[in-house]
Amino acid sequence: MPTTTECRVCAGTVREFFDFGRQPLSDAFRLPDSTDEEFFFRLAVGACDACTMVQLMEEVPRERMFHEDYPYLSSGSAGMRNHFEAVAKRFLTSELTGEDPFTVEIGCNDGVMLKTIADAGQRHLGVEPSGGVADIAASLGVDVRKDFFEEETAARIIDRSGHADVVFSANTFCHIPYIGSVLRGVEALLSPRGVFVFEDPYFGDIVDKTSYDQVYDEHFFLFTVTSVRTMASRFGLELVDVERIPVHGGELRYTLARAGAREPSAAVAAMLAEEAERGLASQETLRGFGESVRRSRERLLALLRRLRAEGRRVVGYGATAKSATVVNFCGIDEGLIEFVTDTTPAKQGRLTPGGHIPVRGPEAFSDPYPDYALLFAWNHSEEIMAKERAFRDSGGHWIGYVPEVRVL
Ligand code: DWN
Ligand code: SAH
Ligand code: ZN
Repeated sequence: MPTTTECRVCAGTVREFFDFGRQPLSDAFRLPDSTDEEFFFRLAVGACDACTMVQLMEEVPRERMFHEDYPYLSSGSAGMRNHFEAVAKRFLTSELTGEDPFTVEIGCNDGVMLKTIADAGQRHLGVEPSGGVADIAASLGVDVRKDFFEEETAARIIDRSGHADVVFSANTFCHIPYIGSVLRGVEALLSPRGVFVFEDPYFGDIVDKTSYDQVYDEHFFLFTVTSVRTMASRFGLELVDVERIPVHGGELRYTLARAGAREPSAAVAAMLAEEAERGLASQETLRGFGESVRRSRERLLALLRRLRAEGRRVVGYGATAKSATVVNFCGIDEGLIEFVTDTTPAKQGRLTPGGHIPVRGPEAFSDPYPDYALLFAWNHSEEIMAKERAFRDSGGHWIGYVPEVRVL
């Protein structure tokens, strides 16, 4: 197994720092009677010697992940619905106040953000390759192009609709290995004062919280301010702002503009200094992350095995894409977790990828409540705890594993 590969940003040498082993597609929920061969790949992460970008060692073909039946619905949590409504409203009162503004979103999913822009009567376009979720967006009045965004897509958008004041992308830009093509496309698409704003999980938080479940097929890159700034400058763009956002367990919102078009904020310099100070890209940090991941696995398995030995019922809460890494890296099966409960219709009645644990709807959770619930959707914990008070009242306990394994 090669432990180096070529950086997808700068062609430098990427050195592997952790191997999660054979893993399935994180969003491929199987029908119980399926006889299809399951797809597996080697999930391992490395960092580039030259530009520090953290990335997967192996790429999964995009059509295997993003297709007609892609099951994730961005509107599936109140927290994210509120977040994206606020994002849209902020654009409407800042970047989108000129004459006939135009917004493009890369990976609009079910239209959770663009709906607010559409309702304001502004020109917009969502680029979304997953047909099922794109259809939902369209049914809400959002203009959608069913396609993968890349350089050619941008050229076609410019021909039809002209340049964009805002290009937005949440939890999608880090999913795209062919990132150079995307950045060339964005650079061409932006109007002279336009901005490219993207929100993605922050590698600094992943290290701090040992949230190794943020590593899975779809998350090809794990960004830092340092690596994003270097990457932007290779494509005629400049990192002009960065902001911490509390969603999905800790993300950053990056703002890129054409080089020289805008003055970088003080936050950029502050975050660069912080990353250098803590040695976020150092060998020591990367090695330490690996050690913490192994420790987390040992503790979670020890807890689940003890509960089983005591005859307790444990179920999983939230059939997240992230949980595929936890389930398959730790070797959790139906013997340790009875089923996983999830509100997404397309996941219910199916089996989790790799581990083949049944997924059941919310009604199964309370019928009757289990003794313990392993919180796979830990990034939505506030919303879930508030909604599931009756579980705790029934004597139930939550198990968390981020930032550490514990009964909550
Ligand atoms: O980056 C990505 C993020 C944005 O979404 C994608 N690559 C895939 C996906 O990742 P995920 O599946 O880990 O995301 P979530 O938002 O943590 O998924 C939450 C899951 O939990 C959904 O399947 C819905 C479910 N859920 C539930 O059953 N009850 C969620 C809430 C809030 C609930 O109350
Ligand atoms: N923006 C949403 C969706 C995140 S899920 C949110 O934050 O909740 C990731 C989405 O990216 C999926 O809907 C997937 O179909 C889409 N995607 C993957 N590759 C893409 C590409 N090259 N261009 C546009 N969208 C893409
Ligand atoms: Zn590199």
